[in-house]
Amino acid sequence: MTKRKKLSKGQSRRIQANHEKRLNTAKQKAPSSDISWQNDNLGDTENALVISRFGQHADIETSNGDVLRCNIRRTVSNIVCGDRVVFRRAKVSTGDLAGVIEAVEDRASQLTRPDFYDGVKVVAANIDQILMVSAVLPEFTPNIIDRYLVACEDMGIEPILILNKTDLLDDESLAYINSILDIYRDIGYQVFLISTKTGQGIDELKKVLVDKNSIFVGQSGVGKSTLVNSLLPDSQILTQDVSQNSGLGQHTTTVSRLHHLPSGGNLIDSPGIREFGLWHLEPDRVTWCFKEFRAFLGGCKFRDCKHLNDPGCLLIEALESEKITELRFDSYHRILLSMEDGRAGARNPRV
Ligand SMILES: Nc1nc2c(ncn2[C@@H]2O[C@H](COP(=O)(O)OP(=O)(O)OP(=O)(O)O)[C@@H](O)[C@H]2O)c(=O)[nH]1
Ligand SMILES: [Mg+2]
Ligand SMILES: [Zn+2]
Repeated sequence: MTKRKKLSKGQSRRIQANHEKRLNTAKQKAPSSDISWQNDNLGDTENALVISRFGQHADIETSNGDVLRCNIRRTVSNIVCGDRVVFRRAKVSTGDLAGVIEAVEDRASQLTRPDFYDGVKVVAANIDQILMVSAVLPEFTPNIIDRYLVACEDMGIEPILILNKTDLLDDESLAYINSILDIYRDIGYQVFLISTKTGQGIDELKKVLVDKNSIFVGQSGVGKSTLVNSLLPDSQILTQDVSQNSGLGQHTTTVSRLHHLPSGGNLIDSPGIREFGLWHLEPDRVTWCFKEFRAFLGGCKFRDCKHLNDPGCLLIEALESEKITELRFDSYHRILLSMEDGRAGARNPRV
């Protein structure tokens, strides 16, 4: 589950101001859509699963497998992909909307990311594992992997690392990348080498997805949708070529969507994002989120040890005796530095 996030006064003020602005805009528009959702026009309550959410609407799947587009009552707080909801069907047709969502069931877990305007934003619900996809194209960057891993550890959701597009690697590059991935394997993370082009690793990956709710996250263009397509033979999610000029991915997927696996379990394909912001975390929490550092925490000579040049630092001792790696130690300090910048930016958006 997510840890309670501390917001600075500035952040709280901004969030409050945004809420008020939205409420005012809603009042000005004086929408009449709720009128058709009065009790007399609605059937009994039913349960459903949220497949996709966009604005005030969501596609939900009923217990008999029908997918219905519904309105979301304004009194219902945020609804995301993977949520279990209570809804009521409209007795008379209301355009393309089949009913109204009235409530959200408690979540077993939630994937969140800090949002500059809204504080912490929920991205998906009831997730068992996060499949973090990376690839040599657009780029392979361990620091980005580490940022995702910190976010997963903080949320208490198991991460699984996937390196896609192995068909683009020659033997030498593969050996190099494998030597980096070994660091993650040694820490205890599962790593899969995949190529949706050659089919490498797909069968092994299928095994860890059975009966689980999994979400694919990662930068744009790493091949999340292509991968979901190859795991679901009948699904035809649109994917797009990585831009020839820049080598950067195109944001083809714009809304998260949940798909059922034939072998049991669900997959959520999500829009590409460069990284999960971490500026809402306390530095100590980030240290703890580096899983292999935990054994060395709490015993440094100084209680406010920054684990940098401080004498009697157990983390530096662990580094010197190669119990932790330089790659992860450097990555950790880069994250802390970027968080300081992020906080400064959050205090003053023009910084
Ligand atoms: N060579 C190679 N290309 C791949 C592989 N998997 C995906 N691609 C290509 O990578 C490009 C981007 O794939 P997408 O599946 O759209 O990427 P995405 O991660 O869903 O991107 P967003 O939706 O923008 O987040 C497409 O041109 C795919 O054909 C692979 O295993 N090998
Ligand atoms: Mg996509
Ligand atoms: Zn220390």
